[in-house]
Amino acid sequence: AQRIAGRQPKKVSYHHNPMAENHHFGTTHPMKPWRLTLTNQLVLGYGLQDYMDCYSTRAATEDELAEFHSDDYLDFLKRVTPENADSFIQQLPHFNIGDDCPIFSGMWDFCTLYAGASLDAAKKLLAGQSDIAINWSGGLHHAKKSEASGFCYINDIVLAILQLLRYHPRVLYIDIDVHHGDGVEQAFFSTDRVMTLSFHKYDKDNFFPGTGSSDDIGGGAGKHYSLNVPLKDGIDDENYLRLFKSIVRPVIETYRPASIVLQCGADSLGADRLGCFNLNLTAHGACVEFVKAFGLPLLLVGGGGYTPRNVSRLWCFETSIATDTDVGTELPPQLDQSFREYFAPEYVLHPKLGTDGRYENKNTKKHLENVRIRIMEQLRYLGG
Ligand code: ZL4
Ligand code: CA
Ligand code: ZN
Repeated sequence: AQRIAGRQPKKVSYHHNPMAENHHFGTTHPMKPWRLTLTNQLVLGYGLQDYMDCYSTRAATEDELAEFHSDDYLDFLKRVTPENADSFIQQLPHFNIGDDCPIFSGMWDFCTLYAGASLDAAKKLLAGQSDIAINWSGGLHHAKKSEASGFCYINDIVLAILQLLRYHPRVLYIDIDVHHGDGVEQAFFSTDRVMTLSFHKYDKDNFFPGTGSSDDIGGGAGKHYSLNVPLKDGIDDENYLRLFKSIVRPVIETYRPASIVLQCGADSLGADRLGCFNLNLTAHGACVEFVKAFGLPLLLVGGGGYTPRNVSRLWCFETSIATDTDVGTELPPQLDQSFREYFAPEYVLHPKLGTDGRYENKNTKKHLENVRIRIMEQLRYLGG
């Protein structure tokens, strides 16, 4: 990789722990933590570590997790294993353990590691030691105070935002995962100190988690501080990016956050196993670039992404955007053959995604204009 000429590069920190990658939710479960191994191989293959501070992260402590999660839930998560799960049988439904969120071996270590990385990243931003801090293992936006949900057990985003709120009067959360960022929205539903903005596929009865309509706006002191952009199948690069920019700019200019947390879920890419949008890496990355250009302390976290080769392509590409480097369009020449195989058949960084016609674009101009207008209407209430 090479620095892009003529830019003032940002101080970037990369928070990573290979121990978080070797866990299995189950052989056929869509969440594959080894997508992070693949991401890191690309990052190292391009030499991006030379352009950022890389930190090996530590496990979050139970006290740190208790800033958001309830003690009985943490106690359960810490103690339950596949071997002793029978003795917790009555509690499993209570904590929403099941097919989406199974008990797997090393689950507690996995959870504390990805949460520790987001906490470390937030602290780097607060210390002014990073302008952009990256944790691709985080972004697990569905976890609730006392319950697992949608492959998420601990809500590392909420924990990181709570840290930022110690010094920052207002934090903006933006979520471009194909799913609604319900756990983060719910945690900050009644405060005006966090604005949450999620772009997602919305279909109340047929797409998880079924929340995030334009009417979902927050409550109490947080009324109008939850923003939602409900989309239909198949949105393409041009329409998504235009909508994203036309909403994010006025949101930042009106809300004036001290920092931004951007959840970069890769399941909004075309050809995702669970997603239904048609984005390419370039448009997804352009959202990151657009947010970065506001020059506020920025925490980048991962999230969904169920076609591992494309997840790793995306997050590596977004690491290059954060570091103002150009990685070109070819795979890194030094990439080990055993990893190169995953990138068949194109063996490039930017394959064309979402051209298989699996999802045609069901978002009319009218629909997109309506959701944008709903956001603008909400912004008019702020500070009033
Ligand atoms: C699976 O194959 O829509 C889980 C989940 C496990 C292995 C074997 C069990 C087979 C797809 C999904 C039965 C699975 C039935 N296995 C799962 C309403 C549902 C109830 C559970 O990107 N069944 C629930 C969650 C979503 C539902 C999406 C996105 C996370 C994020 C941030 C979470 N849950 C229907 C599904 C499989 C599985 C195959 C699956 N689950 C697809 N979509 C869901 O936003 C990280
Ligand atoms: Ca989202
Ligand atoms: Zn998702």
